[in-house]
Amino acid sequence: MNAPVRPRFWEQPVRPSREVDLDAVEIYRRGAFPAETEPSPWLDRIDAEAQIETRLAHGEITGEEAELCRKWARDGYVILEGFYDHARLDAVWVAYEAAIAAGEVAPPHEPIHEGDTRPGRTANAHFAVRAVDEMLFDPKMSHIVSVLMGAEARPFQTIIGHKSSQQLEHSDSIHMSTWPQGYLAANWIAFEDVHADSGPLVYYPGSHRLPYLMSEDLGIPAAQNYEAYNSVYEPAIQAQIAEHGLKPAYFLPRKGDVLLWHANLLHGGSKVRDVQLTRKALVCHFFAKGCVCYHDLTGTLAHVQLGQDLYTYKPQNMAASMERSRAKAGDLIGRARRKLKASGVKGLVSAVLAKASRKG
Ligand SMILES: O=C(O)CCC(=O)C(=O)O
Ligand SMILES: [Fe+2]
Repeated sequence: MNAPVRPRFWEQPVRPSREVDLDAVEIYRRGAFPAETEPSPWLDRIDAEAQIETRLAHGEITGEEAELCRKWARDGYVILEGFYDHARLDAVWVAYEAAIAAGEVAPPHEPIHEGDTRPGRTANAHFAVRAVDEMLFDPKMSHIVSVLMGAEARPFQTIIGHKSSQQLEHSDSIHMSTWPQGYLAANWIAFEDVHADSGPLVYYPGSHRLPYLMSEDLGIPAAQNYEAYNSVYEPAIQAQIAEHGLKPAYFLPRKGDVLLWHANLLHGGSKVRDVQLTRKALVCHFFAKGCVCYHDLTGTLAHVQLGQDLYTYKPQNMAASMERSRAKAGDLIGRARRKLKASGVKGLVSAVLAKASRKG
């Protein structure tokens, strides 16, 4: 009989030093969790270089993986050229656009210029589009993420879209946070060659080594809106970039290339210079098995902690999340209408709002 095979280091869950009673936590922010003596991702540790060589020598990782690990430890990102073949990406995009046409996903309206009719970015389209779900759960990709985090990767969340988010620089850890800290990774998959004027992904090599800036560090109250995020967090990140003299890099991939980034790597969507250009991409986020996954900015637990299994393909999940965003949009329109009414402006503007609310 064969001896039982021990799980390899990347097949293991993260093991926090103790259990946290999640029901007893009121606001899920970093301060709610024990900070000291928690495990940290192996490539963030001081002995990362030596560990990579040891694992390579023991045959736990391949030469190619060792190269990726060295880059990840040093710069906080890796680029995988030609990772996905074009035929597959085309099929995913066709499926995504068909789902939009059929009303199975409802991208938000995020115009980046006047008269912009292209859809905005859709969160968690994988709930409704099986081909997107298969991208999120791609086993080869999960393997690489697992090796980089040193723990078994759990596919978590997707954002797919035709254009740049034009989002200012941030670390994903304030939006998608883990305890123990740092067990999060994202990939950015290019569905076409990306032009420098289309608002490419901007990132700051080595910035993952800076201290994590979380809501409590900046005195941001847990809130569902983005007011303090925009007025406090984003300027703090800009100050961090200036203070450390960080140099931006722009991801100008060929179709099929992928950039993976570390939980704390600063990045954003740069400004679009030519609004006619598209920039088709899918971003997948992963965390590690064994972690608590929460949203530090809003102080809430992530859906995966609620036992809802919301992270796999399930059309009814998409329907529920579309319902929620419709309710939110209705709310916004209602509020705008009340404001306009109060200020005495009617006519054309309220007719436009009425039309928008009929569309849902
Ligand atoms: O693609 C972009 O413009 C930015 C994406 C991003 O920040 C993210 O998905 O975490
Ligand atoms: Fe991000």
